[in-house]
Amino acid sequence: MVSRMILAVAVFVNITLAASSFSHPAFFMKFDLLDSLAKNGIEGEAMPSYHPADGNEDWQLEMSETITYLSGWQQGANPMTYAIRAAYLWQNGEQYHYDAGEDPPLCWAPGPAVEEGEAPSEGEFPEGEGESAEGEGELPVEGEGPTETILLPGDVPLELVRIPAGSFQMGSPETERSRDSAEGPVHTVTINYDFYLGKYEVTQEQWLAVMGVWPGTAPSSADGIGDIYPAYNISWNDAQAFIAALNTHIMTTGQGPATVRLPSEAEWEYACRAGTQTRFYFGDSLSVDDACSDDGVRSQYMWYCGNNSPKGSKPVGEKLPNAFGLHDMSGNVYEWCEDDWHGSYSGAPSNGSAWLDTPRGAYRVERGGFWQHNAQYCRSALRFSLSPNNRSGIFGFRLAR
Ligand SMILES: [Ca+2]
Ligand SMILES: [Ca+2]
Repeated sequence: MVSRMILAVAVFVNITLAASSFSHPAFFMKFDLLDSLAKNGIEGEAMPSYHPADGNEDWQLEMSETITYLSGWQQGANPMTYAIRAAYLWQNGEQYHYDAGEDPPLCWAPGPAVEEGEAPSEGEFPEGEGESAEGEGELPVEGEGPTETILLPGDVPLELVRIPAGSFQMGSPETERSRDSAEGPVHTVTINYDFYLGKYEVTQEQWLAVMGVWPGTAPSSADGIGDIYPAYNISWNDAQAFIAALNTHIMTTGQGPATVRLPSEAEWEYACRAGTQTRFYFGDSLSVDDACSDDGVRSQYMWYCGNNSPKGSKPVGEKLPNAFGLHDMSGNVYEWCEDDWHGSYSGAPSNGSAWLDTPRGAYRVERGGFWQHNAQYCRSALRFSLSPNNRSGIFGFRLAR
């Protein structure tokens, strides 16, 4: 993976080259990036709290947001001063904050997102819900959060649920029945931004709407086939191709920032647990064995070996959701995460970001178990590693944004 610094230099060189084509004399001077940053405001215009490139308003500029915004600038749609600031913020850290007190206005500076007295008003949060990190450590409110729907080609909807910021204990304690050593050590992860996660696994209809064809073996009746069945035989690389195609579609149809991606492993487990620290999001389920037995609760929440007849994946959303309103996080098909595989959480990031090696590792992470697995492999903490090229009838994915 190209490092942030190399890309930032490339972005800056690109800005410099493109700027030299402007007719205004000021653009002919050799750019001093830091000097130009001091004047990133536009005279006479009120500054928005969030940088305009920060489409999901999470106080971070992801690479995709930055690149999208810079592309817009090169096409004349976005102000150059803002574009430079976007590149600078992205290069200089994962968070920025708004500082209205500077003169000349240095409105977006690298650093923690919300400082005392600088917090944006509640109405500036997406959809006006105003849920922020202040509820950290608390159980989420029961029931479904706000959703957003992306219209895929052919107006096929893809629904995402907003996951509120918060903290949780990632992994499983050594005392958890059936746990695996790769699920430790348990560590605190604080996700200080809201994000969206697919309400369901990406379906076969959704895959075909975006990609038109199957990357390898098409779904069959042997493993479940139909519009609302999950897409499978999907490698991690295939999922990335889908994401790139969908982001292009999002851009060309004006459906907000092109920030669809795979969830990080931490985001996935946080969303799966939905405020629980039990073995499953529906409880510990300890009254029966961890193979295919059913205590009457498991089968209401997940497709696993206890209810997989007839064999194969099942239509998404038929089982009860967790407290965030997400279906099939446990069971049905395994779900790819962005992260490289690490056999232990020692050294894992604690801010919800994906754990990536440079260069990228040989294996990625899959989560949640699948329709023929024993119950123990559908636990919230269970992790699985797989080559990013591997296509199999048990591997699908779910989108984050
Ligand atoms: Ca962002
Ligand atoms: Ca699943």
